[in-house]
This record gives sequence, C-alpha cells and structure tokens, in this order.
Amino acid sequence: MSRPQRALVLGAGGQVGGDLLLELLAANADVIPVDQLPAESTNAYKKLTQLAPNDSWSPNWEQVDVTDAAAVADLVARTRPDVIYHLAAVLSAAGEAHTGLCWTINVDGRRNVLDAIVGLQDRPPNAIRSDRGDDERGANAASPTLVWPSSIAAFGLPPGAASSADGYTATEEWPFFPITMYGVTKVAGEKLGEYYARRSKVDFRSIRFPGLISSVEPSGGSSDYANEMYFRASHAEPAECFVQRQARIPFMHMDDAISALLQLAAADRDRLTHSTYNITAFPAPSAMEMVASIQRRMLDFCVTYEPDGREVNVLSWPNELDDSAARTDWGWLPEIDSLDNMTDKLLAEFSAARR
Ligand code: AKB
Repeated sequence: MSRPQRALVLGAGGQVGGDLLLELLAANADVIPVDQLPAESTNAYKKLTQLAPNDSWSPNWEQVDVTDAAAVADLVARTRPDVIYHLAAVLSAAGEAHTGLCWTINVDGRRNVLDAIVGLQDRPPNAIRSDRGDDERGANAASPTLVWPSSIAAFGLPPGAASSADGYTATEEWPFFPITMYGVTKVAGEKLGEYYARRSKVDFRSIRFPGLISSVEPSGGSSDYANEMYFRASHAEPAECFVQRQARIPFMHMDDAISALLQLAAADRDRLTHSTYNITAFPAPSAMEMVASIQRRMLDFCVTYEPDGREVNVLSWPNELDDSAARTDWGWLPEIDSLDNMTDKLLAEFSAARR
C-alpha cells in the first residue's frame, strides 16, 4: 500500500495555514505543521483546537523560522516531505509598516525553502534519516513539490491609471506594477520560483489569490476590511470600513482557496502551462455591495466608511482576475461562487466559532 503523502505546512498558524492544516488532517495526510511561533500563540490555534483533536497535530508541531536558512534546510532534509506549502508571509498593510521584515520573511525566507529543496538533490538518498523512522522516502523520495501563494497585490496601477485600477481585469500576462512592499515580494517570489524551476528543476507551483476571508482572524492585510465587516456583523456590532464604499476587488472564501492549493499540488505537471495562476470565484463586489449582502441576513448591521492609509493599496489592485488558464490547465472551479453564498457561509462559521 502506498504511504500517505507527507506535507510540510510552513506558516501553519496563519489565516491560510490553519485552514489548510485542518483540510489535510481531515484527509488523513501525513502533515507536519510548522510556524515560527508555538501553536498556542498563533491566530489559528483557537480554530485548530475547536475542529481537530489536539493529538492529531500538536505533537508534530515544529517551531522553525523560515528566515533561518540552516533550520529550514535541516527541517526539509529531516522530514523529506512530498509537498511543501509555504504560507509564511507578512501581508500588505503590515508590510508597509515593516518593509525590511516583509522582505526578509517573504523573499529571504522563500529563497531558504528553495535552497533547502535544491540541497536535497545534492544529498545521497541514504544520508537522509527521518526522525519519524527511516522509510522508503529516505531512499528514493523525489524532490518535493513547492506550492506557494502569490497575490493580486503583485499587480498594481497600470500605466496611465490615475489612482485606481478600477475597471481593469488582470490576465497572467498583465504587467506587474506593485505599489506595496508585499506586492514587490510577491513578484520577487514568483520570479525566484521560476528561476529555481528553470535552473534546478524545482517543481514550483503558485496561485495569485484575490482577497481571502475565513473565520480565522487575519493579520495585516489591506483586504481585511472585508474580514472585519463579517466579524463585526457576526457579533451584531457596527463596523468601520477602512476603504471607500466603491472600492472593488475580487474576494474568495478560504475553503475555495484551500481546495485550489490542494488541486494545484495534485495536478499533472505536464498540463501546467504557467508556474503562477490567477484564480477568482465570483464577480468582484464593492464594499457597499458586500454590506448589502450582509444586511440581507443581519438587518441592523451598519457600517461607517473611514478610509485610511490601507485604501491606496486596495485601489491599486485590479477589479478582476482572469482565471481561464487555471480552469483549463487544472480544472479550477469555485464551490462558493457568489457573494451571497460566501456571506451566508461566513456568518454561519463566525457564529459557530463563538459557541
Ligand atoms: C493583503 O490584503 O495583503 C492580502 C492579499 C490581498 O494578498 N490579503
């Protein structure tokens, strides 16, 4: 019987990592959660302890900082994963406040993971000893597939656009004009992945995500105005929206983002015509349309629009992502394919999380 795939989740305590970890555990994958923080200090901890038996993930929790090249190389060599989901990152708003840290984690951390994968290629297979007991992976495991999230933030204001990418749809060929350090690190990360794929045959696969929303509290994103509104609505509290009511970017429920990562990881390499794919789920809503969608369910929900320094980031992102290549190459299809479906699911999840 073939052994279950071993997955390394870097950034397992974050907004995406926590939900990916839960999905992998539900599929009985051999998963190793990794974060720079101890599990109990991460955003995902509460949801992980609510939805998964502690002994299914906490004994395997590894505390490794992706900026520590030696620790990353040791982790990858010791665990010999079949697939690495590299989710550790500083998001756009936090990245503007801490540009050096954003670069170090998002780019140097990225290079450390790529170098660790290449390092496996230079190690004779029998030199590998997994601390989970020698197994056939040590003798003949292939180089791990690396799956990494890029972002709509890699794009930016197209030439000639005054202050907003309103009305623009980005294809895979759209030019990169990121206006945030986070967006710059996403472009750098994509190009690093392509370079290592060309030069060292690393199986690098990536998705440019729109704004993502789940019941795990986000941290440091400019698209988090949406998460904030759902969170406040589910607590029957008023919300302050830090972008103007007309601000419009694409969003997706986290469940679809997780499905897409797993689907791309499992896709037949020969069918992939891009190393990084756009995906989206439904037509981009304005902030005002999102409020109206919530008010269908929470009649008393009210919002005040208080644009702040994060708004300029959101307005620089295209209104839509053309995801036809993902649909053609690896069968991408969203499950939650409308704003109202996403709203209903999120409000139910937030209310369940409060019980
Ligand atoms: C952010 O807002 O920084 C992220 C993103 C759009 O990638 N959620």
